[in-house]
Amino acid sequence: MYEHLKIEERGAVAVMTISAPKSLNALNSKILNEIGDYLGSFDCGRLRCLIVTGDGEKSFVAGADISEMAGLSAAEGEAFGKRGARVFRMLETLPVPVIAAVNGFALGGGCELAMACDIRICSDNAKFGQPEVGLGIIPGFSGTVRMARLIGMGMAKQLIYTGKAIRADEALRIGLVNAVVPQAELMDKAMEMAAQIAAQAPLAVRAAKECINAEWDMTADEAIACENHAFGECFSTADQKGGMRAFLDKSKYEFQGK
Ligand code: CO8
Repeated sequence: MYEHLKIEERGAVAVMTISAPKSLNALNSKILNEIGDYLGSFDCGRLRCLIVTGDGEKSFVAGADISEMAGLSAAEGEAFGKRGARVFRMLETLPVPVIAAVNGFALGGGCELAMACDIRICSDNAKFGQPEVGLGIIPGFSGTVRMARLIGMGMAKQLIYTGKAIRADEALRIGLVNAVVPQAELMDKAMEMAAQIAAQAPLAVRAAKECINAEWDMTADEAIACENHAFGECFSTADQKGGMRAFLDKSKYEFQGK
């Protein structure tokens, strides 16, 4: 169905593998469109977590496709950036959590893709960086927006101004990734976390994601009010009733997503 995406479902967890081996999974317009189409059709009722990874053991995504960008005009460059930014925003606001399983190079648009995900786990051979200034451009898929928010302005400026890539252990130290594991264990670790998320009350997980995303830009008072409202809404769900009753009865309850 897709030329550059492999989609697999394991229970309530979906795995989207970006596959363009000849260019180390670099993102061109076709791949961005395919990701957008897939996310647009994502069944958030049935599926409770998405894992994003790259094909092979060398690269997650080695950036936007430099051969496609090389001849662009300013207007075309802006349009290309907007296309990627729109798709990455779809990922960031997907109602279910998204885990990036970073299996190698996450450079430029690849690092930006990982940062648009909720959680990043990487293999020990992973490398992260924003090398754009070495190509005469800046991060164009919202890297200047997300990196400073994720790891702080000082470190984000260092990585973006120098273009220097960092290894997995350094990415862990600065909080760019949540965990580093041996390559052979990467998908198991991502699946384990995804399964744990999928076992929770889906509407509660969704509300938590919406709150965390929305509250980022709010004043403290607005953010607290936002959480208060979403917290209250949880009490109108069957899963809150069932989950709390099961705790009190010392019984088991399967969350319904209602
Ligand atoms: N675009 C296109 N082709 C690529 C890319 C890329 N980003 N990365 C690798 N490739 C291709 C190589 O050209 C090569 O092709 P070929 O076999 O035909 O020569 C093939 O993949 C294998 O790559 P290498 O031979 O270079 O493999 P190495 O192991 O020697 O090196 C590296 C791996 C270090 C990852 C190296 O390939 C590299 O430096 N790649 C470019 C990384 C980069 O600069 N990425 C950032 C690109 S800019 C960007 O992402 C901006 C995002 C926002 C855009 C907004 C647009 C307006």
